[in-house]
Amino acid sequence: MKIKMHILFKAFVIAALFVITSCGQSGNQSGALSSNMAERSFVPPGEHDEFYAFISGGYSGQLSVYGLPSGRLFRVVPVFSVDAEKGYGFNEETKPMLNTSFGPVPWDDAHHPDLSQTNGKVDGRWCFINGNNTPRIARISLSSFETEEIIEIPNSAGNHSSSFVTENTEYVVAGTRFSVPVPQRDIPIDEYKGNFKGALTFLSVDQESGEMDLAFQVMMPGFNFDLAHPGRKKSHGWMFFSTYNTEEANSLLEVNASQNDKDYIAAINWKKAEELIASGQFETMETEYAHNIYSESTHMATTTMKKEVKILDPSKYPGLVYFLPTPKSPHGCDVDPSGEYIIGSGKLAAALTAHSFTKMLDAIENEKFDGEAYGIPVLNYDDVVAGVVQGAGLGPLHTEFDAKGNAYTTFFISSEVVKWKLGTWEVLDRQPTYYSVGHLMIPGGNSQEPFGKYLVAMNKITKDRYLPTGPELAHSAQLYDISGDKMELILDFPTIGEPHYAAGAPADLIKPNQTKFYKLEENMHPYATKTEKDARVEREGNEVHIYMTTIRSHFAPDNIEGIKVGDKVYFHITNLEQDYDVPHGVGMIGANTSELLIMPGQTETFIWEPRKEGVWPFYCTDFCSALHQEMQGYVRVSAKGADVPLKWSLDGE
Ligand code: K7E
Ligand code: CUA
Repeated sequence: MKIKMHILFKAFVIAALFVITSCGQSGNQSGALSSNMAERSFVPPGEHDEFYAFISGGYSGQLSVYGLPSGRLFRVVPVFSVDAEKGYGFNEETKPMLNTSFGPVPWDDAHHPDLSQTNGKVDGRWCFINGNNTPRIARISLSSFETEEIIEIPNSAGNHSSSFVTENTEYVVAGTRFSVPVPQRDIPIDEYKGNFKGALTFLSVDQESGEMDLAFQVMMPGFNFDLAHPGRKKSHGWMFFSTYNTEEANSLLEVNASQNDKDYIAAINWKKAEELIASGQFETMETEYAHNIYSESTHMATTTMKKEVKILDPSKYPGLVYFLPTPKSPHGCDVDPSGEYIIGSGKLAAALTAHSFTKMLDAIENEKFDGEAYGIPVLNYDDVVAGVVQGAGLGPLHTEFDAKGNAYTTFFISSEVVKWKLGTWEVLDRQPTYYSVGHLMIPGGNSQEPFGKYLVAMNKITKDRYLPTGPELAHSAQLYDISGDKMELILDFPTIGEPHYAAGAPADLIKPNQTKFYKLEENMHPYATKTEKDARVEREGNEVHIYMTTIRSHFAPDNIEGIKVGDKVYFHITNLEQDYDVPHGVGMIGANTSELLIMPGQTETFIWEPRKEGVWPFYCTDFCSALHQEMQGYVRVSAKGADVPLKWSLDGE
C-alpha cells in the first residue's frame, strides 16, 4: 500500500515537473511587451510609487522594500541576517539583536511579513516577519525601516505558520512547523507519536511602543502547522492554522504524511484563551528564550533572557480549539475580508475547500462532531464546508482577496493564478505565472479592506525570464493589474533571496511618518559625543575608547597616537549632521568587522584589535560631499609596551 502511494506520488511529481518544463519554453509574448502594459507599471523619474511592497527574503533572512507598480527595489532591511552594508549584526549596537538561547545566530529563513492593523485595516505602523529556522519574530518600524525587536519563540522548531497579525494588532501569532519534544529532551525519534508537541504562540503587542511579549502558547498535538490567518469582523477573536502530517510521521514525510485523506485547519478561540489566562487557568513551564529590543534613544539593542511561558493544553479546556477537516495536507489557510470564509489549499488536491465560519459556530453549538484528536473535537466536514472550488488548477497554495468578493489562488504545479468568486465558487479567470508560483499578495489582502488594484505573484522558478547569472538565477515577482475583469500581467521584477509572502500598503499610509534624522540632543547613547570639542580618546588598561565625531567632511579626531598592538580599540562614532540624507560611514584597515553606516544624530561602535605596528588609515565609506575623498584619518600603532603617549588631534589641535 505504501509503495503504491509512493509510485502514485512520483507520477504526480513527474507530471508536475513536465508542466514546469514545458511552460519554461513558452514565455509570455503579450504581457509586458506591449507599450500599453509598460505604461501601466511605469513611474516616471522623480515620481513616487503608489504602494509599498514588503517582500520576504526567504533564505536571505531579510525584508526587501519595493515600490508598486514600478517594481523598483528601495531597500533591504536587515532582520535575521547580518548585513555588512549597514553594519547590522557587526556593530556593537546591533549585535544583541541576533542573540538567542542558542547564542548569537547570524542568519535565518524569513517567510511571512505582515503589517499591523487597526480596526481590521492596515495602519502603516509596523511590519512583522518570522524567522523559521531558529524560531523568532521580528518587528520592523515603518518610520525608521529598522528592525526594532526580535523575540525568540521557545518550544518551537521551524517557525512557519507565522507572523500573522490580528485585527487590532492584539497578537502576532507564531506556529511551529516541526513538532518536537516539549520540553526538549533526549528521546528516540520513533517515539514521536503522542510525545512530540506543536506549540502555537501568541505574542501580545504594546500599542504604543509596539513591544511584543509572549502572552501564551497553546500546546497542540504533534502535527505540522503550516500557515495561519486571523479571523476578522465576525470571526475576530479566532485564529486559523493549517496542519499537515496529522499522521505524525517522523520519516519519509513525502509519503507517510500524505496518507490521510483529510488533515485539519485548527480554529483557535484566542478570546477564550485570554479568559483562561486572566483567570489563572494555565500551566507555567520553565524555558529559555531571548527578547532583543533596539532603542531609538540609546541607538543600542539589549537582550533579556526570559525564563517562563504560560501554556494552555487544549484537551483540558473545552471550547478553546476545534479541528475543521480539510483535504490533503493543506498549505495555505486564508480568511476572506468578511471573515466568513476560511480557505484551505490542499497542496496535493485539485480542489480548494472553503469553510464557513457561521457553519462552524453552528456545528460547535450543536456538537456536530466527527470524533476527536487528542481530546480536541473534530467538526463534521459536511457541516462546516461552505463550498469547493472545482477544477481550478493543480497544487493550490495560497489565496488573497480583492474588495469585490473575488479570491485569487496560486497553483504551484500548474503555474498560474486563478480568480474565482466567493460564494458561488466559480472560476472567473486564470493567468499563467512564470513559473511555479508560491504566495501572492494584494496590498491589504490580509485585512477587511484590500486595495484590489495590483496582485504580486512570487515565483519559485525563473528559468528564461532574465539574463542568466550562472547556475543561480534571480527569483521573480510578477505584477498583475487586477482592476478589470481579467487579470493582466504588466511587469516582472527580480527579488532578493527567495520571496515567500509579502505585504503591501498605500504609500500615503507610510510616507508621512518617515524619520528623517535622529535629534542629537535626544541621543542617549552612553558613548555619544555631541560636539567636536568633546571628542577624545580614553585608555582603560588595554581597552581604548575613541569618542569620535563626523561632519562634512572630516572625523574628529583624525590623528591618533599611542595605540599599541594588543589593544582593544573601540571606535564610538557620532554623526553630528542634523539634516536629511547625510550618513557618514567608516572603514578601518584590517578591522575584523564591517563598516559602520551612521545616520545623522546616531552613534555606532566597532572594535578594532590592531595586530601590526604601523600607521593605519581609516576613511568615510559613504560619498557624503564633494570632499568625501578627503574624509580620512590615521591611527599610529606602536609595539606592545612602547611608551608612545596617548594623544589625538584634528588639524594639530
Ligand atoms: Cu507557501 Cu513558507 Cu508561506 Cu513559501 S510558504 S510559498
Ligand atoms: Cu563622510 Cu564621506
